[in-house]
Amino acid sequence: MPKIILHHYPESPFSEKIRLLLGYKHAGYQAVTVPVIMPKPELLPLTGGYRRTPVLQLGADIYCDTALIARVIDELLPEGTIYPPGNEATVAATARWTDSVFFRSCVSLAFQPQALAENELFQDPAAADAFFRDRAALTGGSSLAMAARTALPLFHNHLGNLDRQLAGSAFLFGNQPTEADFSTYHCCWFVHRNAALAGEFDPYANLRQWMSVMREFGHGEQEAIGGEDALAAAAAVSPRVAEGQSLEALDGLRPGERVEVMPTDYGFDPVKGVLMQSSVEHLSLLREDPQVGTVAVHFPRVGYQVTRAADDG
Ligand SMILES: N[C@@H](CCC(=O)N[C@@H](CS)C(=O)NCC(=O)O)C(=O)O
Repeated sequence: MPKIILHHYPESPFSEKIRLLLGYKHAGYQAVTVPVIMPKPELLPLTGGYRRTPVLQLGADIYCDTALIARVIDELLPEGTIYPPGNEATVAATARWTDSVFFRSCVSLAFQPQALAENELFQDPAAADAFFRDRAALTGGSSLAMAARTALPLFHNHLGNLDRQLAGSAFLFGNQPTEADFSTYHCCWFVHRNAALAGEFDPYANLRQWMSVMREFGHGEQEAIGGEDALAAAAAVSPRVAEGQSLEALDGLRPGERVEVMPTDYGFDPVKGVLMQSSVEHLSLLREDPQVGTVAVHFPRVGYQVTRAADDG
């Protein structure tokens, strides 16, 4: 079994969701720190164009998006599953809403001028300019932006609901954490870690108590490696080729066809390859790269679109 490699950076909220899950699972893993902005020359040979953070690598298998990464980790380390039977629909719907709408409100709050005042990156005007240009390119054509006056009531509305719900149970859906707890935590972490915003949590004692329990999971046993080591790990092995499963009746695409996949929300960078596996849960492409050879790139179905590759007519 190849080692787990997490491509992340410390300030990334979605990376925090996965670091904390790896901590909860007592996982040992290797971690590559990726650049906060483009270019990402040691990541894109693996993903084929997907630039969002984090990415999980198992040898020559590359997993994009925390909705899928969390599933893969839970399958590898099933003890204390974060997908307990009986709450499938509510956990999935809560995690997806939290990672999109609630996350957007948190981004809006964290990027207000008063919240950026103490942030080192934004003290250097050239670095700040490069960051905002990069994020404008990432979110161009999307509906990610939310005005702070819209975000703040939404944020407090949800914090109030969380606080009331957590009065009755240790975690959102009972006595063990689910994916919804990890999604909620990374959003709260992103706002709470900012000294100018931490006071927003003052009225919510149950939520703060839950955050300190979640924080205790830690980040697992993390070993830092370089991006070139991760590329070498992919080049050294072949992807775990799965049997072609077809969803042709639903999307008109057959395994073996050249396709392109990209997010439906933001970061519209298509990844091209040959469709290897397709189900209502996820999609896998095989692609060739001059640096790493054959890799399989995996995406969740929810939040991604797949079409026949334009260059194939
Ligand atoms: N739906 C994605 C969202 C990932 C995401 O938006 N990550 C942010 C960082 S927390 C990002 O990619 N920012 C731009 C970048 O890192 O290049 C997931 O769950 O992984």
